[in-house]
Amino acid sequence: MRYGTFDDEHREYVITNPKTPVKWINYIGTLEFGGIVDHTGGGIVCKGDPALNRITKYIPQNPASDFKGETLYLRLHNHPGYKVFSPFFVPTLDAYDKYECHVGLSYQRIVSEFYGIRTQVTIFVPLGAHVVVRDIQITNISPVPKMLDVIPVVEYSHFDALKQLTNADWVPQTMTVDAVSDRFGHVIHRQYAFMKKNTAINYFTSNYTVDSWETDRKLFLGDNEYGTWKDPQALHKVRLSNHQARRGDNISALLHCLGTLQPGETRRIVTQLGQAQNIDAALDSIMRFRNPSNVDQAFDALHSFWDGYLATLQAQTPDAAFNSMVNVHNPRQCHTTVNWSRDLSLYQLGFGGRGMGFRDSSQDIMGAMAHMPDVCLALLQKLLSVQKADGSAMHQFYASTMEANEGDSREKPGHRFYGDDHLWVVLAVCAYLKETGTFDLLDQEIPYYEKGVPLDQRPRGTVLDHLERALAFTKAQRGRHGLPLLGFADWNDTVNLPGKAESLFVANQYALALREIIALMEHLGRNDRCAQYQADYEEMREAINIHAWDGDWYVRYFEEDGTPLGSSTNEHGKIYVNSQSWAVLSGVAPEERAHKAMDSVQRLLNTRFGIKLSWPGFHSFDPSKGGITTYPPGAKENGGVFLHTNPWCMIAETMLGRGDQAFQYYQQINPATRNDAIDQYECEPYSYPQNILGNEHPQFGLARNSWLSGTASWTYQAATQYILGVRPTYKGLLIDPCIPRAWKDYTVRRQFRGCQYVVTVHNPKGVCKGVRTVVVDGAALEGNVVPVFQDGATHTVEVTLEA
Ligand code: IFM
Repeated sequence: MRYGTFDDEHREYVITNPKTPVKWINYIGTLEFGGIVDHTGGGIVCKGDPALNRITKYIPQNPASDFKGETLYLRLHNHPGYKVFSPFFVPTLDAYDKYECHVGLSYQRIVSEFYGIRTQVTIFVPLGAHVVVRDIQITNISPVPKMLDVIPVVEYSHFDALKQLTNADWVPQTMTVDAVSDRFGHVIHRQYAFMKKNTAINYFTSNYTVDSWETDRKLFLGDNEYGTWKDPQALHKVRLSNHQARRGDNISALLHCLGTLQPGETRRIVTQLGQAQNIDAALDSIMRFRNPSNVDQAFDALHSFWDGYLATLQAQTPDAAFNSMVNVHNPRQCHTTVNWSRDLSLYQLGFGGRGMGFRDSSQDIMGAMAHMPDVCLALLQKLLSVQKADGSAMHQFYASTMEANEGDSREKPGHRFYGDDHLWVVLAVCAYLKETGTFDLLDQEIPYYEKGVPLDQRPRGTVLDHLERALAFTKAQRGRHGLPLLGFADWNDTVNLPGKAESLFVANQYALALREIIALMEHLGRNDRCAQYQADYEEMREAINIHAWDGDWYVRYFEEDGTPLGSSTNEHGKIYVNSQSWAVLSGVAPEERAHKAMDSVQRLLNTRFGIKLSWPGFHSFDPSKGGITTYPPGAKENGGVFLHTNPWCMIAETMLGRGDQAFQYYQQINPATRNDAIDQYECEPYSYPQNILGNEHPQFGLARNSWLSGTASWTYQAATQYILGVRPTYKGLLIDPCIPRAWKDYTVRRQFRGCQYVVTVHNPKGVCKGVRTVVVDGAALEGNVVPVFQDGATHTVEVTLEA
C-alpha cells in the first residue's frame, strides 16, 4: 500500500502519499460542466467543450510539483511574517503530518494536517449546476491559538484552450478580470475574454469576507514573475493589491483573514468557480451555494445519484478486488467514458483533436446502459445521426456542435472510411434493446449525416434502416477473399495498409453483427429478413475459415496482393490477439480452432501485466504498415498490452467454458491488484488505463492513458455478463456463469426492466460452467433465461452449477 488503499465502505480510494508516480485524477461534474481534479487539488474545468470553453489553465506536461489550475494557500501569522503553505502539498511541498486524498464518486476530498492545522477540502460539482464548489473546513488541532488566513487561487485559461498555448500576445491582450461586490458585500471576480464578455463570464467568489484580492499572476507571484507558486511574494504582504487585470495571465486570489482560531475551533469557507452569461444570471446559484447547508444538501444529492446508479448491479463474490471494481470503480469509469468519450483526461488533453469517437462511444454505451439508459439512448441517437446514408459512419464528432469528420482517414485518398465504425452501432443498438426492451426505437427516424446540408434536409431512415445499411456497407466493401475491406483502419487505428487490404477484425465483427440482427429479427417475428442474413453469416464464416486459418491461429489482415499479416510467415506481427478472440465472439471458429487460437494467445501473447496486442513488434518505421510502426516494440499497438483487447479474451474464454483462464485474465489487469508493482505501473489503481508497456519494452509494466479507454466498458461486460453470467437478452435475463472453480457461491443483485433480481449461484462441485437448475421465486425454471416480470418486484433466482 505504498500510495493508498481502497475504502470500499465509502466507495473511495484513499491516497495517503501525495508523491504518486504520476498525477492520479478524478472526474467531477459532466461534460456539460466539470472536468478533472488531480490528487493535489489542481484541476481542469470546462463547460460543454474542453477545446472551446475551457475555464482553468492546467498544463499536464509541467512538473508534478507545479501549480495547475487551482489551489489553496493557508498562512499562519508567525510574528513577524507568515508561514505560507498549501494543504494540498502542491505547490508549496511542505512536510505534512497527514495527507489523504479521498477519490470519491464525482468528488475529491483532500484532508491534511500541517503545522497544527487540519484542513478538509471537498471538491465537487453539484448535480445540474455550472459551478465547482470547494468546501473548505479548517480546524486548529494544536493546543495553542493560531491566527490564520485562507487564500484560494484559480488561474484562468483562455476559453479557446489551444489558442492559450499557441499565442502569447493575442490571448493575454483579450483577457480581463474585474471585481464586483454583491449587495451583501461579497466580492465576485468576473473573468472573461473581451469578445465573449456579453455571452459568458467565469466567476469566482466565496461566502466569507474578502480582505483583499489579486487578479494578475505577475503581481501575485511578484518580482516580475521571478516569484514562484511555491512561495508567492504577494502572500508575504499584509494585503493583496486589489488590482483588476486588464490583460495578462488572469488569476483570482481571494484573501480571507480568519483571525484567531482557538484550539479545536473550525471555520468553513465555500468557494465557487462557475460560468454564466453574466453575474445576474449566476446570482441564484451563487446565493444557493454560499449557504453551507445547501452545499451539504447538494453533496447528499450527489451521493444519492451514485447510490441509484450503482444499485443497478451489486455483486458479492469470494474475491475482494473483483468486488471492489465491479461494484464501484468499473461502473464509475463507464459513466466517465460515456461522458467524456476520449476528449479530456491527463493524456487526451481536450484541445479539439478528438471530440467524441464513433466507435469509442458506441462501445462506451454498452458498458453503462443498464445504469443510465436515458443518457445512453441520447448518445446513441447522436451517433446514429453521424452515420452516413451509405451505411458507413463519420469517425468522430463534437457534441457541442454535432459537426462530424472522417478522422485520420481524411489523410488517405480512397480510404475515407474506417472498416469497423458503423458496425459498432449495430452492436450498441442491439445491446440497448436487450437491456430495455424498447423495441419501438427501431421505428424512430433519424437523419443521415451530410456535411453542409441543413439537418431538416438530410435523408432520414428508421433506426432499423440505419442498422441494415451498416451491414450492407460492409457486405458491399469486400476484397479478393470475400473478406471486408479494412478502409483506413479498423479497431486498431494504427495498422493502415494501402489499397484494398482486408480485415479479419471487421470480418468477425460483421459476423457478430449479423448474428445480433438475426436474433433481433427472430425475436420480432420478422423471419422474412432472417434467411438472407443467415446466408451472409455463413458466407463470412466460410471465407474466414477457408482463407484466414494459419495453422495455430487466425491471421489478422490480408494486404491487397493477398499477403497475410498476423501469420507465422511474417517476421513482425506474426500473431494478433483480436483475430483470435473475435473469431470466438462471432461464433465463426469451430470448437477445435477456437481452443487452439485461444491457446496460442495464452502461449505467445500473455504476460503478467495482461495480454499483448500482437507479437513480435516492428522494429522500425514502415509507412506501408502505418502508425503501428511509429512506436518502439512493446509500446501501444506495436505489441504493447493494449488493455481494451483483454476483456474480449475473457469473454472468449468464458464462451469456451474456461472460467479459470477467464478469471486469470481478469485479475491480471485489475488495477486494484497492482499494489505489488505500483512504482512500475505508475497509473491509478482504481481505473483501467488504455495501455501498458509490453515485455519487449525495457519499461515493461508501465501504464498510461488512464480513464478514457474502451477497457472500462468491455471489462465490465466481461465481468458481469460473462464471468458472473447475468446477461440481458431480448426475452429476459440469461444466467450463464463461467467462474473460477474455486468460487463456491456468489450473489448478484441486478435491476432489469423495472424489477430487482437477486441471483445466488451455488457451485457445490467446483466447476467453471454449466447451469443444472434455476429456481425462480421457489419454482423450478425450464432453461436458464429468467423471464421479464412486469410487476416491479424483487425476484429471487437460485442457480446451481454442475458440469
Ligand atoms: O480502437 C482505438 C480507439 O478508438 C482509440 N484509441 C486506440 C484504439 C486502438 O487503436
